[in-house]
Amino acid sequence: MPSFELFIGNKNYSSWSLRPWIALRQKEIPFTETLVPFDFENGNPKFRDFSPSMKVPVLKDGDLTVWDSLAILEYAADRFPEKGLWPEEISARARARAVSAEMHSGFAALRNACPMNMRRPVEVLGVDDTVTADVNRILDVWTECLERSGGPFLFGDFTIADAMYAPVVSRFATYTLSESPVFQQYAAALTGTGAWQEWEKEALKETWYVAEDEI
Ligand SMILES: N[C@@H](CCC(=O)N[C@@H](CS)C(=O)NCC(=O)O)C(=O)O
Repeated sequence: MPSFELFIGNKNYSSWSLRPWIALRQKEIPFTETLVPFDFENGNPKFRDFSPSMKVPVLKDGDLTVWDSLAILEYAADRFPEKGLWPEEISARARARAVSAEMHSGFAALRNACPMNMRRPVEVLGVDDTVTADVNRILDVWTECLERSGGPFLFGDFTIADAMYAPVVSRFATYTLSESPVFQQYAAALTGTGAWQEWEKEALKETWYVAEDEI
């Protein structure tokens, strides 16, 4: 029986939940999933029962509670060193941490203007210069990583860096933010994984409606 219990929000909208979920699934780390939707105007009061930050994702491992998507991924890497959640080689590992941290702390313009919404029909969204700057920086990150590693994932094999950028791949597709071959190539690798397909299939079945994410 898995000892990991991962609390997530709505699969259609919860970009932060997708990060640890796709990494655990892709690396075949067993876990049970508890989905607690946030389709309430002021959040879901049930979050109080399991989340110190009142946000998802949260991981429970026995008595331990880990909140925040990147902290959960780091903990999984510590618990399962044999799974290659970070690249093996030290400088690749440092760069994978840098691009993951950059995603975790940056790209606010893109995040705010283009919420993850897998169910939304694909269409072109007009965006301002701040969003375009975020899109261009992300394309540069992908280009550099894929050129160095040779792909198909940012550091060759799937790592935490791919989990961190997965929600952005969804946003790029939904709002047609780029037609660059680098995006097409990277999106094909990520969306081709069984883990992505399983998440997306369940996301598309959901009926919760979160007004603030329906731009
Ligand atoms: N920095 C946190 C952010 C988590 C976060 O903002 N989660 C959103 C869902 S994607 C949430 O729980 N929203 C519910 C709320 O704020 O009421 C992480 O990386 O886990």
